[in-house]
Amino acid sequence: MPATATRAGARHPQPFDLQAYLSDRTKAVNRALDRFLPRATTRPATIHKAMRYSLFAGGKRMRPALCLAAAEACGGSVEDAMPLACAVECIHTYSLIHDDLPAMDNDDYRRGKPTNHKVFGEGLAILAGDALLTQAFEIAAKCQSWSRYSHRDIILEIAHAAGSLQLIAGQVADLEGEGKKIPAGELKYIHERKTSALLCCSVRLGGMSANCTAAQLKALTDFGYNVGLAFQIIDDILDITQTTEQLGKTAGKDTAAQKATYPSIVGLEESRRIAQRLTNRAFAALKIFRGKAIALEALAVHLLQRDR
Ligand code: GRG
Repeated sequence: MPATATRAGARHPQPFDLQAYLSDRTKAVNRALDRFLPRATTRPATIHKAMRYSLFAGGKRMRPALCLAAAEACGGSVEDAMPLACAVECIHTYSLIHDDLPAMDNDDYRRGKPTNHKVFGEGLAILAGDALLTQAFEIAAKCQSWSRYSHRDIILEIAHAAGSLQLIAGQVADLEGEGKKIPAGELKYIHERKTSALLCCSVRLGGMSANCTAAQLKALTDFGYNVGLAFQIIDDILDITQTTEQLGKTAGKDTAAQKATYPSIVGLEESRRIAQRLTNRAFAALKIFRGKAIALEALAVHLLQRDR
């Protein structure tokens, strides 16, 4: 298991200060999101307050970090990747607002704060989610295009990950599977769509913003897919092992809702082993970058070892 990030494909492993990296990138992402979104006072102010409430509630910013790190691995810049990193975070935040609604997971607590509908009411929360989803496409449409990737490619990438074949498909299967005994294969189908698709999209967009080659995009896709699956398994483990305060969202929800998860099907230890195997596969995909994907490697290890 890669306990600390080292350079895959590099001869001399070097330590990497992920905490400093994440702190720096999070601040930059927050500044950019603040610029992209209408001000909280812009009419109608309630919707802009509601959008900003969830967007700036203290999310870990893992998808933007993955997007920016992928761009850097391909020789691109944080500046060029930033609009796409922000677009992905808007989509992610929208999905969380809607996921917390009474008609979905019915949650009171998210990112350490009362959920959007608890503060603004259900109607506004639905609209805030809709507006963030739309905002993502506006941000992506306004950004530059690259010689290998047009606006059409970028928009299609986001639409595919967020649409009824991926993110929403995962949520539908998740809803329909509640209280039922489902096989591990079906659970993988859910995780691929509900979680892995947007994480994978984040790293692919980072690569595209750096004008990556087809081989680099393939490597990023393999990396994102495996990290995405590991991410959800760890999320399910944390739902059991951590407290609501530690997670910033209600712990123990999966057991209460009788949701199928890897821990409920194969147990905690085997779930950890599967997440480790997936992370190893993600690491292996980065060999092509010959040591330039150090931030992506560090993020993969961090996502495996995280406690919230
Ligand atoms: C369109 C009605 C409608 C709903 C869409 C697709 C969807 C609702 C919800 C999926 C949301 C979900 C719970 C996905 C699973 C991925 C996951 C574990 C999210 C939590 O991500 P973190 O830990 O959260 O990165 P923070 O708050 O840190 O950003």
